Amino acid sequence: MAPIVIHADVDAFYAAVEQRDRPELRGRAIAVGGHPERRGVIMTASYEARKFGVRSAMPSRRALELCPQLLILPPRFDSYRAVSRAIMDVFRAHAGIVEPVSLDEAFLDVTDQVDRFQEAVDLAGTLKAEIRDTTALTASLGVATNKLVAKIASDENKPDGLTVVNPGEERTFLAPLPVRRIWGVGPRTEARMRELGIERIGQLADASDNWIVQRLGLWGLQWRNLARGEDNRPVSPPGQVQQISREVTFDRDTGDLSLLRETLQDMARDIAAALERAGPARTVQIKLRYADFHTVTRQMTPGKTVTSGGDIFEHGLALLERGWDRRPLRLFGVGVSNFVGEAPEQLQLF
Ligand code: TTP
Ligand code: MG
Repeated sequence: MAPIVIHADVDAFYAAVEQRDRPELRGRAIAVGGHPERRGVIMTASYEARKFGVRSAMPSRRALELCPQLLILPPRFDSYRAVSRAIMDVFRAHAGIVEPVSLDEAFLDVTDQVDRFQEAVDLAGTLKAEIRDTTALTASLGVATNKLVAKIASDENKPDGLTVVNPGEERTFLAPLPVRRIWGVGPRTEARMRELGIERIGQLADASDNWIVQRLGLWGLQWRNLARGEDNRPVSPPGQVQQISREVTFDRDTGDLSLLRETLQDMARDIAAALERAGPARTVQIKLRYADFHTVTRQMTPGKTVTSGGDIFEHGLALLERGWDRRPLRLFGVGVSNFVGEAPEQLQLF
């Protein structure tokens, strides 16, 4: 049977926890974020506030212009972490493999828990109900045959959504959506694709190997395959994916590309020395943390194995160019994983 993957993501996570704990805030436009007078940014907003255009990563001052009655609360990370643990426990009780992506988001592989695809859909309903019972929060879920499609599906009917993409319907489901929805396609790639006349995922899916490689290189081919609904990345639990990584937290948040390049060079060299013992790796990943502590990771698995500092630098830089939205960074990290040889000894994890 084809794999069955569920992606789950809590709705308006931080804001929903605040509204849950303070009933007088329910139904109101609220946000969690930094102080407008201290150049704070919005971490997230309740759906009531989103109607006014308030969004994550927006300066709090701007959010108040859009929505003057907006109540901005400071984050309570301990509470969010406690809720996160409860949600992950629900997932682990029902799924064979759970891969947390962030505090409020995880991929679940339920292939071995069900006999038919429809049973996975029923299981997703059970998960939603249990999340509601144990945390009083709503989550949106996507059920599909791989990670990419499950993730896009979970985002389709937020909040409190359950979106199912049946086996064989991946390509039809993706076709009308904008290319931006594909993992790894950022604003610059989106603009480049638009120049080429590609706006919808279906148009990208129709491109031939040669056409796409000539115009967008090997990355283009990866995106084209994803556009066809083909994604064979496994759901993998943390701790299983061993990696060698380095990261630096800057004294002052920085958006200086030459500094980031130099830092990357140093980290790549350091990792390359450790690679001599661990052997070649298949995957390179980077980690970016912004001033508001929002953290993103990006990874790629190039056709050739990664063996040198030069390889790590080159792929790390490509990932940075694609994955970084140019806001100042508090932390920058790079690592390699997915080793070709034996499972190496336990190495430092991100
Ligand atoms: P998301 O799942 O991206 O957002 P959300 O749960 O608030 O809203 P929804 O999923 O319904 O669209 O992020 C989860 C939490 O991560 C969010 O509640 C706050 C935090 N976060 C930041 O701190 N900064 C950011 O830029 C983003 C996007 C999220
Ligand atoms: Mg969420």
